[in-house]
Amino acid sequence: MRLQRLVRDPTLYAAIFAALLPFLLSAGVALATSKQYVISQLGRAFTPVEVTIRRGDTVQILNDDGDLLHHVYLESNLFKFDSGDQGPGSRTNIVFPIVGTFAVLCAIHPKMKLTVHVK
Ligand SMILES: [Cu+2]
Repeated sequence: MRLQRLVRDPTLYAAIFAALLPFLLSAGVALATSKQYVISQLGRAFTPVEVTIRRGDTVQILNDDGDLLHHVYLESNLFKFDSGDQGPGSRTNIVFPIVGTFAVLCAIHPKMKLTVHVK
């Protein structure tokens, strides 16, 4: 009987909701603020050639360049990334955890360059 009364008590649910609210809000904010930017590799060129993102955002490199292989990499003092060979149709995600300006290059096509500004 006491349990039933407790289960029907709306203040219990209000208390649980209030306790969980900060976690729900912070998760929601993280989801809402973290963005993904898709970069094409069509014609052996990154498009767009330059992108400005926020720390924690993802740059997704899409190999939409027919049957060509690409191989993106990034080298700086602060942050390194190497995709390995990117097969046709593949998508490579790079998350930028730090602020700065970074050059993403292709190991197969030296003329390919993507500049990423992370704010
Ligand atoms: Cu390439």
